[in-house]
Amino acid sequence: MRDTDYESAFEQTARALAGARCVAALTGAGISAESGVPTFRDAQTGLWEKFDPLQLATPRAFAEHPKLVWDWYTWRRELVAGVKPNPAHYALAEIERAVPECMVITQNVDGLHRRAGSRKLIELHGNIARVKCSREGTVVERWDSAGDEVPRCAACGALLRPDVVWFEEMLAPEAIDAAESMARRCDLMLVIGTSGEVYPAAALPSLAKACGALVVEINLSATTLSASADYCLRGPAGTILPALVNDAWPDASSIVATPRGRRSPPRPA
Ligand code: BV8
Repeated sequence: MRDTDYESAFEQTARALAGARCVAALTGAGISAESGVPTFRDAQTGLWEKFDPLQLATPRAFAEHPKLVWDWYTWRRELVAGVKPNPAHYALAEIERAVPECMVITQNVDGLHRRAGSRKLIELHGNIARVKCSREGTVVERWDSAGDEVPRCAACGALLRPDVVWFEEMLAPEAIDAAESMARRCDLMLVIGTSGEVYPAAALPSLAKACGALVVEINLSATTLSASADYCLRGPAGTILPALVNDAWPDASSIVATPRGRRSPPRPA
């Protein structure tokens, strides 16, 4: 990481953003935290307090305890349906409109980027709102959620499951290929709200850097990715990203709800 103070790192990032040809944004659970979606490393709340997400989000957990896993996803699906994108999501949608090429590469399954208006989007780990047949993989639009059993596929009778990538499952080749291609092509990669613990997503920032991109981490705290980032902007994504957009394009009619015009960067948390 370059040895520079916060103000300079912020200004350098805003300048790179304003002049960027191709921006990639790798996002993790932290970008949705300000929408009220618990991160993977937050202690699970209430009913789920005693379960470890890393253990529940696996094919083995579903095979051994399908109802428990199905109910966990139903709880998360209903939680996500009840929240809204936050200014960080809207800022990324703004960047997509402002630069020649932009791609959001998200590890999140909450669908908030699309709801905020991002259309150039790779959902590396799927989407919790989608449900598919656990045997054939066909996505189903409706299922019978009555009763105490996990719903079954009407076509083949296999259990239904969330359309997400569990640990030890392969990512969709077209998703990871597109993400890696973007990492090679971009001239700026923003790494937002991720602890950088989950592969192969966590390898994308170093790939971008090896291919010449400026890599900027936006996070509340240091992560395993911090050392390889050019700049680390410490603070909430919902504050930093809108400020970067307003600084990069001070006169744009931004929809990002923050005070207008050039301002000093938000102080680190
Ligand atoms: C695979 C969907 C091949 C499900 C998820 C090396 C190479 C390849 C694979 C591996 C490898 N080493 C290990 C592996 C295996 C494994 C892995 O990475 N394990 C980890 C735990 C070590 N990877 C896989 O299994 C992947 N598949 O590689 O296939 C293979 C096949 C067989 C065997 C081995 C390999 C599949 C991984 C996908 C798993 N599915 N999600 C679901 O959601 O239910 S991952 C899930 O956890 C999320 O999607 C997300 O990706 C991850 C959580 O990470 P983060 O998003 O970073 O969230 P976290 O809570 O950790 O951090 C939040 C951050 O935000 C913090 O830093 C915090 O400070 C910050 N923050 C908080 N608030 C804010 C903020 N920042 C800014 N503003 C704020 N307001």
